[in-house]
Amino acid sequence: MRLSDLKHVYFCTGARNNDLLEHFNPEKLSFEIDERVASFKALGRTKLHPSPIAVCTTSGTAVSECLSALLEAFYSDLPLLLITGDRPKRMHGKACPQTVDHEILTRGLRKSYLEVELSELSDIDLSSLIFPAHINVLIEKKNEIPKFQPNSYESSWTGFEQFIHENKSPLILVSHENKSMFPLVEKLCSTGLPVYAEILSGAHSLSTIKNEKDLLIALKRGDFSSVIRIGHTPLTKVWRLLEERPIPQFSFDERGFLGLSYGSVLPFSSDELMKNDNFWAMLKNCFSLAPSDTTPALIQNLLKKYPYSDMAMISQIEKIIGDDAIVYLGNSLIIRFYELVNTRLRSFYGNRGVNGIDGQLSTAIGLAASTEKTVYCILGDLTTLYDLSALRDIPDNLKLIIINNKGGRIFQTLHLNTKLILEHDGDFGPIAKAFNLSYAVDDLASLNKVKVLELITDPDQTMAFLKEWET
Ligand SMILES: Cc1ncc(C[n+]2csc(CCOP(=O)(O)OP(=O)(O)O)c2C)c(N)n1
Repeated sequence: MRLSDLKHVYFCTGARNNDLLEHFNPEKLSFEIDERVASFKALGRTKLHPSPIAVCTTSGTAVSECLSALLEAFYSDLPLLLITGDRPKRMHGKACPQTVDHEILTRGLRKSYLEVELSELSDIDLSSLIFPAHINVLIEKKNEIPKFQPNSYESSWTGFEQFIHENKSPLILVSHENKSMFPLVEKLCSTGLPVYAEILSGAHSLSTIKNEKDLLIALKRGDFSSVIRIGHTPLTKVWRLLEERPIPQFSFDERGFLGLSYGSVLPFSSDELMKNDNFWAMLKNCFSLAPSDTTPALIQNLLKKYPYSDMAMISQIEKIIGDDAIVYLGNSLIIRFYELVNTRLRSFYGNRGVNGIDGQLSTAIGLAASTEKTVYCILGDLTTLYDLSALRDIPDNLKLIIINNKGGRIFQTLHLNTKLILEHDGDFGPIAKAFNLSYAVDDLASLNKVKVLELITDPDQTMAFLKEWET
């Protein structure tokens, strides 16, 4: 029995598992948002006809969402098959974006485990497995294969000294920690070196490089000899690009992770770095021309030209939210677009440990329960659907803003199989009503009057904006 013989596959939408699609019989596939739901559906299907039924997921929390169904299958002796898309081995154990140990996750919950390269997948004979089973597929994307090996340095202060000595024009990339990195970013910017601080650092608008586009242009032009990263695993695609186009990287990450498949790291937090004279003395040996800021006018033009794009809606929200509010940003496009249009300094939060879209509303509710400030939680439509039952208890200081672009548009921007978008025409009005929540749609003036504000955007405008922005 081969994968294409499976009676049914619940395919949970994700980028890493996109390449697995072609291995299944298209007539036996259904597409799902929520891995917990998908895996229980698979379990249910095995009850009457005990033939293996699969659930296929992307990496990260998408896998852990299947554990309850797997546990049930284990003790009920049902033929559930979990197939997970993973990153290549060289990225494991380093907190590379959305990379976790899938094998450990299902230990004790499966009776067979296989780890295979994508090219080996079609040779697997499923009848050799004992169920429930887990097949983890290591998927190498073309744009992640390093073109060459950069110089490497010891993860020590001596290594850092040598790194600076050999790479005198670094980019300083500040991502995030569990608290604001403002003081560090302010001090870094005063050195005159090129600094890009991401939105969750709490100091994005201080960056000497104003946006990701300028950063990408400068990187591709070869302006930077190297990257000094400070904080947890970054969000920017520049970071992911460094897998394919490696340049030396030295990280200061309080968790002690490399965040890429190569480089050096010292386990220092931003507070510790602030006080470390050695660090600042070494930076004095660097020089760099901060790339000029070429794009604010372009952003303003595009925001006017595409008023129903996700970016234009987020930009309007950004202007309305009070300065002392907390903003919780959902994963995928929301956090990226907010960073693109952000002009303010404030407290931002998100779940960027492994970038799951699960539990986002619940996390924002918990955050709101621990503060008296107003928390504005901005989520995509699929992300909101994932966490619907959290709607039964929205605290008074939480405002949920749903950017409904009618599907998971991240997959459209990545030019993946269009089925992954899970395009729909629904709105959240009936859902808000069912949970007895005050609700408004497409009315920004209602933002502070209702608990749920839905903004329906035009995906064509968003894509046209992106196309012009990226050329
Ligand atoms: C638990 C989990 N499952 C799957 C994914 C893969 N994933 C990343 S973004 C995304 C779609 C998000 O859609 P939406 O919330 O509508 O945001 P948009 O892409 O439109 O910005 C999915 C399924 C994930 N990150 N986490």
